[in-house]
Amino acid sequence: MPKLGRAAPLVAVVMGSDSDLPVMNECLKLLGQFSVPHECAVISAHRTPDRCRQYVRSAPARGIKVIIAGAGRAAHLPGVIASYTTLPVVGVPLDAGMSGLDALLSIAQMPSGVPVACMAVGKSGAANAALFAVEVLAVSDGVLARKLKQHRTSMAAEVVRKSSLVVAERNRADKS
Ligand code: RP5
Repeated sequence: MPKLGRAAPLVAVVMGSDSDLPVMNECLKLLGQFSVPHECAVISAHRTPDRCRQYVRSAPARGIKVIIAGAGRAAHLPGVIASYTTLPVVGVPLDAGMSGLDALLSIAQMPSGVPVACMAVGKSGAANAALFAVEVLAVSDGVLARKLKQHRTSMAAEVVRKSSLVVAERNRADKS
């Protein structure tokens, strides 16, 4: 599988189709920002079931700790992946029709016994999947834990900055 970065990958990012890449890029981008070694593959639970099983079964031996799977429509990919492993699996429902509601329910409604952590639909979910994976890794990685805290601090500062801009804009509008 293609490795992104030099170190052995810790996170596998899988998507059901190349058409999912524009959204799943949000996930890949964030993993890159946190310098988390990761790999990426297009694997379909429906179109390439044998490849799916082989990829997931071989993941622990490659050092993979978390698998992120994005899929749209009848999004079985995260659930099928989870059926082959006890690694944490994070599902990202993608909008390939029905505003992603079909994929959201397919991923969220896993029956008891084989869990999938279901994120929000689309780009927010793809970004949160990366952050969730970083949180899992940060349990035993102090550097990542510090980076996560810094990320939260930066986000808070950005909200305060935007709030000032909104207030300034309102003040200008009130005066005119
Ligand atoms: C799913 O079906 C994929 O994850 C994708 O979101 C959707 C449509 O796939 P394509 O027909 O664009 O390949 O399996």
